[in-house]
Amino acid sequence: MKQIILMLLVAFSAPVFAQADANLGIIPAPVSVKKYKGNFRLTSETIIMTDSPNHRAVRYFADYLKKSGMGNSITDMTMLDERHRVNKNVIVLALNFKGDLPSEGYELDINEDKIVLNGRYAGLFYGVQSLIQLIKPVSAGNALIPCAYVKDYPRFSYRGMHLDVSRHFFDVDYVKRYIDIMSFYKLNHFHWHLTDDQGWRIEIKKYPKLTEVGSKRAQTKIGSQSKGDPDLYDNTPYEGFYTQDQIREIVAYADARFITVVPEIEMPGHSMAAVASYPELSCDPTRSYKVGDHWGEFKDVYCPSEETFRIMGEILNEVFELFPGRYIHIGGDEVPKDAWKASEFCKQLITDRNLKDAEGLQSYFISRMERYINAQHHSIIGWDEILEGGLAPNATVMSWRGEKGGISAAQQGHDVIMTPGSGGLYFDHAQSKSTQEPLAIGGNAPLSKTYAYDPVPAVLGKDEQKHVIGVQANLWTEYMATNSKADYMLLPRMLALSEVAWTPVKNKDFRNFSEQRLPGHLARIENKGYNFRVPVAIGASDTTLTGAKFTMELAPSVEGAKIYYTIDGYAPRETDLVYTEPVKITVPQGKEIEFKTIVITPAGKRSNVTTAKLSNK
Ligand code: TNX
Repeated sequence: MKQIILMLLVAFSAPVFAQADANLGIIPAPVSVKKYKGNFRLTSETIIMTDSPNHRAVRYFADYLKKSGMGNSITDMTMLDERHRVNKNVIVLALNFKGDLPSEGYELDINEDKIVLNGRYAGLFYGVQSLIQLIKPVSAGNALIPCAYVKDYPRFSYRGMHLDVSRHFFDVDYVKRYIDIMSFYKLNHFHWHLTDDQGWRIEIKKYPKLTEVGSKRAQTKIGSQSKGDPDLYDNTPYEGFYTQDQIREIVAYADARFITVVPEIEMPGHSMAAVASYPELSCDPTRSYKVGDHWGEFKDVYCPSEETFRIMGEILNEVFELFPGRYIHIGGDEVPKDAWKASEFCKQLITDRNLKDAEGLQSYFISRMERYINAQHHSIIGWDEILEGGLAPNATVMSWRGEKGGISAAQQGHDVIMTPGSGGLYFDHAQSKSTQEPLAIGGNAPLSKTYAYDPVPAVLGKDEQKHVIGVQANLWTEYMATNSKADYMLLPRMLALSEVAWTPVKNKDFRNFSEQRLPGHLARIENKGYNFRVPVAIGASDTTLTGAKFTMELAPSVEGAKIYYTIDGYAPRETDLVYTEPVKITVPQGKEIEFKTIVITPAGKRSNVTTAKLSNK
């Protein structure tokens, strides 16, 4: 009996859901939080005072209040002398304050009468995000904010989220929503994967065929390419691209939220869409090429010719105009060398440039482009393949094939952004091993794995570690044809990423994150109209337990959601028993009972079904 109790404790130890949360529900968990007694009451009468009425954080907060139906007045406190400043029912947002804060840091002092938020530039915006997360609506135009002192700043300066819009296209509204949710969780770099084999998605005025031809494919592969599904195509043309005006609109939208957009223009591989548009970019312009309609690597890549460098330079000139940020991502990954090996021009070039072989052409290509980009006052980021053959000192490496590339780049003094698939940062991987998951590219990257990732490899020395400037997760969309599928793969893993990118390691705690804070955030995300993967009930899992008497204790993974369960072997649904209190089950000697659960949210989103086999055999 003792053994059974112990086992139950391990398998179903009481959810910490209801216990007091030291992080006050904030995601990503702050550097430090002190709780006080009482609450600040926020109403439409609350006065917002600020020394920077035009700062993006202030405008964001004012807009938020307006959307919440409050429309509070904003007072420029630099125009008031001391006597006229109010000290009751006031929120102060200040950029000029006494004391010091780390870059992007903020401090939030919430008392019953007054809230003071001091922020170091972008820090003011992040303080506003935390403040908004703390607001608990009571009734229309009336909310409470718990009294506390929060001091906070990020662990990394590059906190990135990527979106592949080539394999599937996502429209302007979707991209804005994506940026919204990133900013709410204090991510600050949006890596926009704009070109690939299956579609060129950015208007280039000088090269109109890039979108006239390159943004369209005749059809798309159905089902998984790698799991032995039948080789079928949907026979449906697919297209989409962003005009330069739309791109400017998105860049400005991101900027208002302290997000830098990093455009990726892939080269020399993953370039079928461009080669189909302008065959002169290839090593054999006499052939005709088509925009990719399936996935993986394509052998026709850009030729390392002067013609290519001239065209790419002219394309990039338009890209520089659109994206004021420092970084231009030039891809560089997965470049098959077949076309180069077959080309007389390339053979000659290898001799002329004293290169070892066709592999050397990869670094030749990247260095040529890098020199051009540097001369235009931008820096390159590339996937870790750009390390091959040596790099100029200001290239930043995105380590995706594990951490190896990142480690060696940091050791050579390059900046590094960690984004290894093996670290749970490939959000095109499935979120569990269950067969109930939708089609994914492969792999398994459950929330807990993403959460546990630490971007700073222990093998790096102190000075080398400083080159790890941040972390990013990638959303490759081969298998995401809809907004709701992309949302499903993104959320809630992006919230775990935000904590990897922001929170000091010593403050990370998966149970506190997933059981105490996440359920409230998922309810908020549902109310905002996003889709997400509903985690299984807290305390539920696919497992086998042995014994005679069981107490199943659960909590919903989404605040306000219901847990339904069955003990009859059927998959639970709305018609089944609703979980309201711990369920006691007695299994007769020699028998087994299946306890199955599902979480269904107020909007009807459903978790996977879990099965616990309760065996008394
Ligand atoms: C590898 S990650 C790629 C992408 C694919 C992805 C699928 C990288 C630099 N290249 O082209 O979409 O795998 O997981």
